[in-house]
Order: sequence, then C-alpha cells, then structure tokens
Amino acid sequence: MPNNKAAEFLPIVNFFAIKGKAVDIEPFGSGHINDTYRICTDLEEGPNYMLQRINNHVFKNVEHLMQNIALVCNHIKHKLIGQNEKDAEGKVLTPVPTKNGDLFFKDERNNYWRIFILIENTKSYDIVETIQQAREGGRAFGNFQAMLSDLNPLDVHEVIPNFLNIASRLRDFRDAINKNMASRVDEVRSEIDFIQERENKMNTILNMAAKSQIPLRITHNDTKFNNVLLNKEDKAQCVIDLDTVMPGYVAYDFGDAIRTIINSAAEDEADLDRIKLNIPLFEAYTKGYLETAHHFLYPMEIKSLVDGVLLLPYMQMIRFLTDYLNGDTYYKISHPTHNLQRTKAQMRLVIEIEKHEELLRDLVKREANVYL
Ligand code: ADP
Ligand code: GN1
Ligand code: MG
Repeated sequence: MPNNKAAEFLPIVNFFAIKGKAVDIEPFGSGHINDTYRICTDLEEGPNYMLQRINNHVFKNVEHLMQNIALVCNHIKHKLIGQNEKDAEGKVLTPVPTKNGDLFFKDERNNYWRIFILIENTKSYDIVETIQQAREGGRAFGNFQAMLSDLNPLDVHEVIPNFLNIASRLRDFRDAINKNMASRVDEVRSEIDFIQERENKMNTILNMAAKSQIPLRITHNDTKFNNVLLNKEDKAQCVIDLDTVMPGYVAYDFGDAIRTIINSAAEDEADLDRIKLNIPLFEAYTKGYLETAHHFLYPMEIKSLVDGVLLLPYMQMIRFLTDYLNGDTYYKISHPTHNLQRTKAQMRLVIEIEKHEELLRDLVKREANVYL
C-alpha cells in the first residue's frame, strides 16, 4: 500500500513516464526555494525518483528553466559518453518527461512539478567535514564549468535576470529600505551601514567584465556545497540543483562554494563566535577546482576568484536582509527572525574573510602556479 504522502502525490506522479509504481514519497533536502520529495518505486532494481515542486514565484518562466536544464544535462551526458565514462546516468541529472513528453507538469492549482531520476548511494552535506570532501567539491564544480565551457552562454536563458549582479541587488536593497514594508529598517541600521560602507569595493567583478577582462560563461550560480552529490567513498559524483544555470562569471561559482565551505558553522548560525574560517578546506577546494578548471580559465579569471569569495557572502547578506525588510517573501523561514539571523551570520563571515583576504589571494596564486 502507498504511504499517505504517496497517496497525496500519486495523481501528480502518474502524469510522468516513470518506471514501476510509486509506493513511498517522503520530503527530502534542505533547500530554501523548491519542495523536494523522494519517490521509491516498487521495482527492486530501481530506479527511484526525486519529485520537485518548482517555486513559480521565484522562477517565473518554468519553460525556460527546464529548457536550460535539458540543454545542460544533454550536453554533459554526451560528453561523458564520449569520454567512455561508465555510468553516465549516475553522473548527471536525468529529467523524466511527462507521458506527453513535456519536461514539467502544471496542475490545476498552478503548481509546477518535475521529476529526476534519483542518483542512488549518494549524499550531500550542508557543512563540509573533511579535506577530501572539499577537494571533491572543487573538482565537481570545476568539471561542471569545464564541460559547459564550449557552449555559447547566450544559448541559456537568463531565468532570473541579474541574479548575481551586485549593482542590481543593491538597487533592490535600497528599494526595500525606502519602502520599509515590514517596518524593520530601524532594527537593522548597523547592518545597513555595513553594506553601504562596502558598496564600491564590491564592484571588482562587474568592472573587470565591463572592461572585457573576464568572459561571460555558463555557470551554476548556486554552488552551495549541498548541491554536489558525493558517493559512498566521498568522491564527487554529480552536480545537482541546476535551476540557476545561467550566463555568469566563474568567480561567482567559486565564491558561493567557498561561502559554504570555508565557514565552519551553518549559513544561519545564531552563535556568531562559532563562525570561523577553515583555511585548509579553502585550500582543498581551490586545489580540486583548479585541477579540473585550469585548462580553460584565463589568468584574469583566476585572479578574480578571491573577489568572488569576498562578494558572494556580502551579496547573500544583502539578499537575506532585503527579504527581511520586505517581510520574508522569498526564502523559506523557520522562525520570524530567521532572515535576520542569516543576515548576521553572513555579515560575520564577510568580516572574517576580509581579515584573511591576503592569505586567500596568496593561496590561490600558489595553487595556480602549479599549472604554469
Ligand atoms: P533544493 O536545494 O532546491 O531543495 P535540490 O535539487 O538541491 O533542491 O535537492 C535537495 C536535496 O535532494 C539535495 O541536496 C540532495 O541531497 C537531494 N537530491 C536532489 N536531487 C537528487 C538526485 N537526482 N539524486 C539523489 N539525490 C538528490
Ligand atoms: C537558495 O534553493 P537553494 O536553497 O539551493 C537560493 C540561492 C542562495 C541560497 C542560500 C533560486 O538556494 O541563490 O544562495 O538559497 N536560490 C535561489 O542558501 O534564489
Ligand atoms: Mg539544493
């Protein structure tokens, strides 16, 4: 007999061309945007599946979103097959079409659904525990960018315009301050000052891009460490959560991955003194990343990596604070001041990273020199 959740979601799952029957459906993952469920089928040999409700408030054009994902997954799958990789299916996401051949299903309540094949015997980590995990994460995201480096960035849709554009994020932030929708501005004066003091300094990547010193590429744009699946031996297996794959700069992906890896505490840690930098994990991620990405990167892109490390936690702080000021309309929250707590944790992380900027730059230089 299907469990309760299975009975609830069965009518949706039935629209998709899955093998076997769904017998168990459970909520899964810790993402802030979509809802994810794991589907077990009655087939002993599998496959099992991941069902996701796509947040249509955040992703306004689901058609474009799924076209991006299909393009990227097909491109990677062909490369893996070309490299005689055994088990290409376990190393890239496989979207499961509906019985009508569509990549998603829209129900009568305007919810958007999609299914991927579940990649078995893998795990993802919210907090990195070992040097090996960090290095494997670097390899995975470096390889992901490398495999997409021969596609034209303009062939992917910009599903969320200006997603990691700091100038645009600052405009939204100022707008939130001016509107003061939730009457919270007075409570966060010191955080607002902190952001404003750094505005000019955070333009480095956009300035480099404006001078054509770094190329636009196809990047992942949500390289939190839990978006890479590792196998039982903690080897990188597959990059997931491809919703935000869009044109971008490599430093964005590097910076966002480091944001979650270098922080020894959680993204929303309430005890700020627990937020310390784990430099060996930074080194390990950098090693893994350059191992798989050095062959396509320009020297200026390597130079920009630490600018990404400074920028991404700062931008995340702005995004959390903007949402707090707007009355928590974007990120899922688990208590009323969750976005403020996340803001403060990211602010502390920016402070810690700023203290170590020179060291981080030296370490990237040292790792990059290996390939000169
Ligand atoms: P979100 O972060 O938006 O909630 P994800 O696509 O990252 O959604 O999925 C949430 C979690 O589910 C991931 O961190 C991972 O642990 C797991 N997961 C997602 N897709 C797969 C998959 N195809 N195979 C195995 N596990 C997966
Ligand atoms: C969101 O869905 P999830 O949790 O992987 C967000 C990212 C943020 C992240 C912060 C579409 O990612 O940009 O960096 O939360 N995704 C979107 O944890 O906004
Ligand atoms: Mg995720």
